[in-house]
Amino acid sequence: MRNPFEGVKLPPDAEAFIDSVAKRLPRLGGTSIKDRELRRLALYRDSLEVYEAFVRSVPSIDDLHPFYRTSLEIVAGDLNKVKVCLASLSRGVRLARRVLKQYMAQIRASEEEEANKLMRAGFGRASGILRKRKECVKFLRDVFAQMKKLMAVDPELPTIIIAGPPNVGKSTLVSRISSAKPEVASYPFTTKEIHVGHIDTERGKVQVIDTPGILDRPMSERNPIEFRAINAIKNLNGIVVFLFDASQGALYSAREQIDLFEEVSSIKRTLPALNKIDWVDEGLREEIASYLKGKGMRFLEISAEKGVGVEELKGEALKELFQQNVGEEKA
Ligand SMILES: Nc1nc2c(ncn2[C@@H]2O[C@H](COP(=O)(O)OP(=O)(O)OP(=O)(O)O)[C@@H](O)[C@H]2O)c(=O)[nH]1
Ligand SMILES: [Mg+2]
Repeated sequence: MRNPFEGVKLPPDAEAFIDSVAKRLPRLGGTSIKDRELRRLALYRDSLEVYEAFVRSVPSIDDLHPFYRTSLEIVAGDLNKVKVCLASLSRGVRLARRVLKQYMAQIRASEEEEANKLMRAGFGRASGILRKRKECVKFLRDVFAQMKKLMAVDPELPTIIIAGPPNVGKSTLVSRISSAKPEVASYPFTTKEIHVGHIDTERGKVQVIDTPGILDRPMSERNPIEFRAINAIKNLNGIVVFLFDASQGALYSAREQIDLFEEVSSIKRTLPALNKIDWVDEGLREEIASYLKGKGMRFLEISAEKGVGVEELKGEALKELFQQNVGEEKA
């Protein structure tokens, strides 16, 4: 599946649109003054098509898969504002068309010497209608420009979602086990968007998702970057591999990491793994390991960077994923 926003035709800013129409008017001639002024307003009317094409190219928000609908909500901040602005722009364009038609009728019925004045009045009224919506146009343009750039995620494919706190080595792991090559760096929130890679298996294609780090804090305090990860965990079809940082460089305590793990594993089936085992902090390792053992959970110790335990983790994750998918098919 492709990103459903890929085909959106971005609308020009209202002011830029009006300017570009205005610049084209002097070049238009005609057999008479009336004919020329009519052709000018007709040019304006026909140019409105860019906005109609934009509105038509936007997929129906209510029909979007929850993953993409939530992605749009995260980028826009408010889905309702998107709907209101789309409706307002559609209405504005219809209104502008009607106004232009009225002025064209007046020009047809007028004297030659009135025609230019009427054309300018029509141009001004139509432009006023668009200008009133310029904030909406700008908002929609910004939102959909961002949506178009998102990597294509297929919400139906069996998916391994790599999640955990910031800087624990998620992107390092994703680049080791899949075709994705996300940026890796030694600071938190390096990953700000969802990145997608794939693994080809005998049982078909598996999607691997690299997510931004999530902090252990209430949902209401989380930022849009963290929400992107939560959205993938909630709305994609598969399992989570949760990475703990058990190293001497860990930025978060065992408690914070465990609390986050509990939250994530309450949303989706989750396979835990302790990363950076090549640089282990024995205290952290012990605390996290005894928590997981206490829960009767299997976990692996890996070094994503050095490649230790990575193939085993990939194997376990695929096994878990296919078990789960078979389970779902039966259900
Ligand atoms: N010692 C050690 N360092 C690692 C390991 N895996 C990753 N790192 C380092 O940890 C830092 C963070 O790695 P990333 O893969 O960017 O971590 P991330 O979880 O994707 O980080 P965010 O996207 O910021 O949440 C980088 O400096 C990596 O080189 C590992 O197994 N051992
Ligand atoms: Mg990352």
